[in-house]
Amino acid sequence: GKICVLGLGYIGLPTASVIASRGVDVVGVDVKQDVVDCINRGEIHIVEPDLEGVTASAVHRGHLRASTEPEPADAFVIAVPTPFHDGKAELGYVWSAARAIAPHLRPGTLVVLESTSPPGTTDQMTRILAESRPDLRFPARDGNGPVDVNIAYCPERVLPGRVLTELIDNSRVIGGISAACSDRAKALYRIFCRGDLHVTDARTAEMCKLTENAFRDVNIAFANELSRVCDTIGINVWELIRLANQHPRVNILQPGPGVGGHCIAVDPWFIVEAAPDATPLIRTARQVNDDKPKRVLGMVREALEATRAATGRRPTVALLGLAFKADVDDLRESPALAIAETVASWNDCETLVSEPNIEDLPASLSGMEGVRFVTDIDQTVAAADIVVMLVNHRPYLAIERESLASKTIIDTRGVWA
Ligand code: SAJ
Repeated sequence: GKICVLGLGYIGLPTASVIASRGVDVVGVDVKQDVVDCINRGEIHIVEPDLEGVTASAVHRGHLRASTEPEPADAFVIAVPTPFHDGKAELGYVWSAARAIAPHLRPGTLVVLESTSPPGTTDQMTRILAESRPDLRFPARDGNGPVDVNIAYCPERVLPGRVLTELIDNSRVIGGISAACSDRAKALYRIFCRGDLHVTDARTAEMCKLTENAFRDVNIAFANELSRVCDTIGINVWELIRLANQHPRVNILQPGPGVGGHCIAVDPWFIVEAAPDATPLIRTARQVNDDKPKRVLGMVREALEATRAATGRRPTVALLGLAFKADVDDLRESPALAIAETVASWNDCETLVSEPNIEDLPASLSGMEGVRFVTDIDQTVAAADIVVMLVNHRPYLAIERESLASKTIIDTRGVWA
């Protein structure tokens, strides 16, 4: 059969490439013409270890093709963004994808939604498809009569930076609108997934995805709160966590400059939106993590004043890393980027910005007075009065401790702790 994947981003592109690498014909659909052209040349538009090779070989062997329009297929996989704005999940991309595939549905088609979504989204998508295609029979949650189109929710679980391995080895949760839908979806994921495939209903599968990321957010908030406590009472939080984690049932995560990325900083809000009065802990964890960049900025501010007072000149600050976490190029919802933007806006220091995974400053920083993009890490550190470690990218781990001796260090990741 042929598979059509909608959305060629961080999830859709690896998924399309891996399915195509199994010899299945895949057409990947994206609204961006430049993304489509890039993939059709056998190149990729994102940074993800080993992905380029898999995509290139799938394209060159003729199994993967990209297009701006969906085409008839046996299965559709929807992996479009579901952003969160002003306290609400924005599902417009899901609805557009559903409307775009509706004309291509026929008896036997499978539709799987992978995008992170509030509970009930797959049910609503089913209603939209049913309205567009009154000639076809759609599944109902409690119905077991004959249907033409099978629909399921199957959230992705891959960790950016390890997508190819995790796509294949992670277990998955499959929530069909009906049991028959789950069976159909299971057969699709068996093409490339070696992990267990756990079947449930669509709403539980939707909530499961949100729960996994909220769990991580709450646990990072605990670590970030500990870092604040430790700053207040003068204890090394990194050593503290290392020691506490020696307990067989304690496993604390790491403090950082805040929580970024498109998932952990967003998904908990979907749960809060679904049950606002029932979620004080999840909401507070979000606030604790969102507060972290401000606290880092407070430390940078203090270091700038102290340096200026001691030297009488305009200080130079080196900001190491812009991405939302180590060894990725993704700047979306990145606390490091937000910190860099604020430091740049102060306009009272020389700001050297390093980010080994991108080619140049992002639009929000380029052209700003006193801000320079730098590529030589050792020279950057040597030139700085204040070194702010924002992202523990691999190249930074080689920085010699001695080269930092005379500097003010703000180490948000515990690299030098
Ligand atoms: N972070 C910390 N301290 C930690 C761990 C992470 O401050 O101990 C920060 C990171 O620096 C980053 C943010 O949290 O800014 C999120 O990073 P992450 O590595 O925890 O997660 P993501 O966003 O890359 O991927 C998560 C994963 N979810 C879980 O681990 C439960 C991944 O499996 C999901 O597929 C992905 O979200 C997603 O797409 O939902």
